[in-house]
Amino acid sequence: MVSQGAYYTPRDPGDYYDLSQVPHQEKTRKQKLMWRLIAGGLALVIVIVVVVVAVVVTRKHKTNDTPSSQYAVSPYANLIRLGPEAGTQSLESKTGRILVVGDVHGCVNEFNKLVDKLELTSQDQLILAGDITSKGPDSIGVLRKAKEIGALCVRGNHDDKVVRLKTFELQKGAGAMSPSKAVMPEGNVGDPLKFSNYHSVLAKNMTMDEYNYLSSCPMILSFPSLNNSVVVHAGLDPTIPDLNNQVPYLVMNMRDIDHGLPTPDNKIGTPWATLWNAAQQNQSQPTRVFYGHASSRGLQIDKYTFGVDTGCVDGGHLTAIDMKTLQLTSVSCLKYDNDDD
Ligand SMILES: [Mn+2]
Repeated sequence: MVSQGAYYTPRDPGDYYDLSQVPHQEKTRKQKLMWRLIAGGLALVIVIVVVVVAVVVTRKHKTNDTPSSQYAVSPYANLIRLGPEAGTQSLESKTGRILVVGDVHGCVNEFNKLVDKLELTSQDQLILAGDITSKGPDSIGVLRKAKEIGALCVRGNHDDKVVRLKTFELQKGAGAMSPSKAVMPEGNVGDPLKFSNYHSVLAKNMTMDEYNYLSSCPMILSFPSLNNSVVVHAGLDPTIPDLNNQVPYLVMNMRDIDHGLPTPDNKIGTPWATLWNAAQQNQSQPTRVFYGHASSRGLQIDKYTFGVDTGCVDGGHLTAIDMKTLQLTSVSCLKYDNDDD
């Protein structure tokens, strides 16, 4: 390609280029330069506008993104959202205590000790606040005992992993759980699981009876006639009034609420219970929430929220609270936790 300079170089004398046109050509060059600068400037402005619009739209999209679309429910979760299911013996027929127990995490000796200390009668009802399994020495033993005494339960984040792995195994076969480093195909779940995850050992060791019991623990147990009380594992989003619309992953995992969105993280926002209590002040029928999951915060008794995970598996205590009288009963625990997630 001939450079533009070639038009005016003295090495081209006498050819058909008219030298009288040179000033005109010079003017054209300046104009071309000017137009290029204008075009370049316009292009730059367009790029900036496009980038700004893209950022704004993305942010708006993020704000509008509901937590439920961020935290899909696994096709293997086999999850009941709200209980007790029809057919479960009504709590109203129980004249004794309704007791909520914090995270047992496989600590079967301590669970037995607590059950003995409570001296349960047929008029009492025990409710496990989730994370019955995992971390501790004998999750299967706890499941058997819980079933034996007719304990109701809600699903914890660890129980959920065990159930999902077991459902996958039941549907696809143990041979399909490979390669071990592969992530179980569950879609956009909040806590993807590798087949090698330690919960799969527990899943494989469960009988159908134990699986059926664990998977029957709903996300939320609701007792409107009992001071409008509910039991969940981790917490509830105070901005979602319909319990059916609460996001399962968050109900099983939340700790803080940060800029209006629940998160499993600690210390990045406000504890969900603080906001829940504040929100109940304006309600004609406040909802009381009994929960576990928050051993790092210890016993958390507030006006409308009652956190009873007192860190048994970490060598703390296993605690039961009477939903009617709020009386506490606890036993001390050995330290078992191996710091697995
Ligand atoms: Mn938990």
